[in-house]
Amino acid sequence: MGSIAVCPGSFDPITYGHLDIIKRGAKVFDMVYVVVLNNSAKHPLFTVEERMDLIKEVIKDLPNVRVDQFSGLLVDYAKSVNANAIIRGLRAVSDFEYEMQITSMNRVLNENIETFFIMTNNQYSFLSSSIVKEVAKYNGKISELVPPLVEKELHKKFYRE
Ligand code: COD
Repeated sequence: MGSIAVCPGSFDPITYGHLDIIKRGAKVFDMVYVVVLNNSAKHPLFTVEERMDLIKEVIKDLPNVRVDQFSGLLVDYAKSVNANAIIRGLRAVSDFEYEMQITSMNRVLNENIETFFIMTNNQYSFLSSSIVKEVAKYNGKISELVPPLVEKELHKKFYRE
């Protein structure tokens, strides 16, 4: 059996920052499951189905990447697809505390699943779904931050057209 990793997130919506992490992860692992999960601290703009559809479209040329959703603990999802690795992206120092907390918690929950961090591409170090939503809401330029389809769907959400 090859190496299987999960790349979890809210992906509300997927950005070029996420996509960069997914692509780089897919070069290292034989199979990557991108899984949309619920982050209880966030209030999503897109439904889980909408988020999955956007990811599916954006990753369609990556043969070893699959998209899924799960409501529950990440480690339980990982186990269900026989993954023993979690891929997370790291941007600034400000990400570190939160990532350390969930990585440690996940290790307590299942010590056989290891978390791997991929450092952000400098180009995307400032980029987050929240920032994209903020700029889109006020009709700012986001074409360098998200794929064209995501840009279109964000525009629909805010301007209904
Ligand atoms: N450059 C690099 N990486 C990036 C960038 C960027 N510009 N933008 C985002 N990323 C990375 C993030 O660091 C993260 O690794 C990943 O992409 C996804 O980011 P988000 O913001 O979409 O997702 P999060 O952080 O909200 O995801 C949190 C989870 C949903 C994974 C978490 O809440 C979770 O596991 N929930 C399920 C319940 C559970 O098991 N909790 C953990 C035990 S307490």
